Amino acid sequence: EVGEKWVLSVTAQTPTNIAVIKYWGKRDEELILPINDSISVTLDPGHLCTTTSVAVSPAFTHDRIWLNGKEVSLSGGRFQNCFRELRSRATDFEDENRGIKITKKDWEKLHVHIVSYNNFPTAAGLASSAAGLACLVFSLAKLMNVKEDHSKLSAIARQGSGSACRSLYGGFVKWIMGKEDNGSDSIAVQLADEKHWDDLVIIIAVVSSKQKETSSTSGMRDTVETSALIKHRAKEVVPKRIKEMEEAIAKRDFPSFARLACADIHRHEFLRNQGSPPRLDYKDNSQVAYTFDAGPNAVLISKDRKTAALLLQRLLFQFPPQSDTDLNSYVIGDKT
Ligand code: 2P0
Repeated sequence: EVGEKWVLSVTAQTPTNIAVIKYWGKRDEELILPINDSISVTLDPGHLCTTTSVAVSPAFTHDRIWLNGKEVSLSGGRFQNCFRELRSRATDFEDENRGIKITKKDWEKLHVHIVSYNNFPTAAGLASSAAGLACLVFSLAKLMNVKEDHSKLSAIARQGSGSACRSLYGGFVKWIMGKEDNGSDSIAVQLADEKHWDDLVIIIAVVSSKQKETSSTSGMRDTVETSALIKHRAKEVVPKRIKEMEEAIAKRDFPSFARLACADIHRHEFLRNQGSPPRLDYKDNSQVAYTFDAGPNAVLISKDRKTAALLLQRLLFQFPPQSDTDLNSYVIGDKT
């Protein structure tokens, strides 16, 4: 209680997700609408996740947020868009035991305090915004008694950060780009749940936990403005690859999964850096797929635990962790 006043709070935990067919490029920056579908794997919540507590009280005079212990501004358009969408969907709530009653109308003047922690490097290209915004939207939706399903919440989280819409589900998730100008059909759907292919183990080799220099938003804008090939990728390459990736996931076909994920990251890196795409030499007996998020940290997806153990052994031998820095640490996440 704050003085005489009550406090109601909700805490949620959301894992990050790693795209295997990447989202890169927006057709609407305000609503965050992408130019292609994407597919991701959501990690186990214990490893790379955001924990967020949201609280409301009549004692709070304005909305405030602390990220990793530091207060930051909530004035950004993205936060405000999520808040507006959620507030408009709040429903009446009553806790008779505590004598708390909040009506939909009360949300026009009530304020929230938000505390959010990542257990992994923020903005180092480990999709911290994905876990963070998904967790924020989910916990606020619970607090405001919003009665929407996950797909509707995914469309709200998307307005906070594109990749966040995919973190509302576990397992394998597709973000459908949608056709509508208002973004109502640009939502995430679950392709397969966390139990479907639980042999996979993801190892993230953390090469740097420094903040990335270019935000994904401006990186995407540069690509869309300067690359002639991005349209070709969005219209021709990705739709075919999405279909093949869906099949590979449904059949738990690791060689196809690895081939598609690696091909996608190579084309993606090429578009971002305007370099030459490397010649790829796929082997159908591949044991490990690799990808990168928006930073230098390598994401290695091994086909089973035995392969993951061998891979980790080699990584530790070739790149031993250095005690005086945070370079070369390894995060192991079961795919769930
Ligand atoms: C993805 N990334 O599909 C791609 C691949 C990074 C590389 O989505 O501007 O933080 O907030 O929508 O979601 C990271 O970009 O960008 C991202 P915004 P976001 O995961």
